[in-house]
Amino acid sequence: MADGYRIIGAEMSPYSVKVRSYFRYKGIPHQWVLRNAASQPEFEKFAKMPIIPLVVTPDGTGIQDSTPIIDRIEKLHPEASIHPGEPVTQFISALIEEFGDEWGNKWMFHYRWGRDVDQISSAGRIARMRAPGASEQEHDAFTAQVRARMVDRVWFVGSNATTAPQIETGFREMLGLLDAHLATRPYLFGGRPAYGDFGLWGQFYEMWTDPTVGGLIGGGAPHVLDWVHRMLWPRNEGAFETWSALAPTLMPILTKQVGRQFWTWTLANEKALADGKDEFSVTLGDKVWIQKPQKYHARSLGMLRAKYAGIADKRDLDLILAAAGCLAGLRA
Ligand SMILES: N[C@@H](CCC(=O)N[C@@H](CS)C(=O)NCC(=O)O)C(=O)O
Repeated sequence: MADGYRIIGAEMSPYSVKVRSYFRYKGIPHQWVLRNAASQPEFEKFAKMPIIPLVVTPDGTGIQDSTPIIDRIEKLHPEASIHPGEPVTQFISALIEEFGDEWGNKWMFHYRWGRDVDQISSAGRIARMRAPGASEQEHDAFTAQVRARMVDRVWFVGSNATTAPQIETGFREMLGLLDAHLATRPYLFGGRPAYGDFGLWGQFYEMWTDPTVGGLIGGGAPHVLDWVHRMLWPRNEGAFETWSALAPTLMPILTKQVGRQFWTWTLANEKALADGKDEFSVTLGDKVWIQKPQKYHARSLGMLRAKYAGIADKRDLDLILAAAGCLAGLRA
């Protein structure tokens, strides 16, 4: 086996760049391997699911799914920890990681495949990565194929005629809240990146590369823009902050975004799956959201519940989660 880890991924995959950012922060030797025809034999050998990133360990084991990848590597490389020290901030960081992976992906996917300009840009970049040596004609045909396939999939994350305006309004609100939070600190929880930064950032990084939403970030959220750049090569620049220092600008994110939208959606999605429904609707804020349930979400929700169960002293945490609308259903 080659020295170090190999990360088979793509620049356009939020979960791949999330894992790469983590490896860079930890200074763990690794190679970034593009997912294309050249890496196909290695991918087939080690992958159990057709998703990226795939991490191949130095002893020849394949690991997938960005959250368990980071959890596993963090056990082997615990310093500097990506988990803030207080029970409250530690769990809220895990909650934001999940929020980024699952809810942030709705913004990302929706904006990437919603408008012509973004579809053309994104499909073209994916086609070039997968087939770098293609002729112009082959490239155009492949781009058209990728575009058609991905546009046909936006429903999967819940983007449709009813939800599209809600996704965009929600994203713009989040951008403003995040910009205010990052105005006085380099990372979400203070002077160094936390678990939550990696999950949320993967989606923001992708959005920054896309024309429409990249313009919103670059044109209107200078602190988010700096964080998008900073997280490409994150560094330990200082200590984590306490909850009381973070709360003035982090609590609005928890309440308006994580609680009112993501957590309400999560519980409705879980119920729809349990009831065997083909479609569900749920009121988020003052708007009705409609979509087909997302199955894979159950797995990451289970991991988040295990993290909550692992927090020994939940007194302060429960008060904050209840105030933000994220406590119901965590104990299940
Ligand atoms: N929960 C997984 C999600 C991974 C995922 O959805 N990866 C996408 C790319 S970002 C993928 O490989 N999709 C299959 C495909 O595009 O064919 C994780 O966190 O790693």
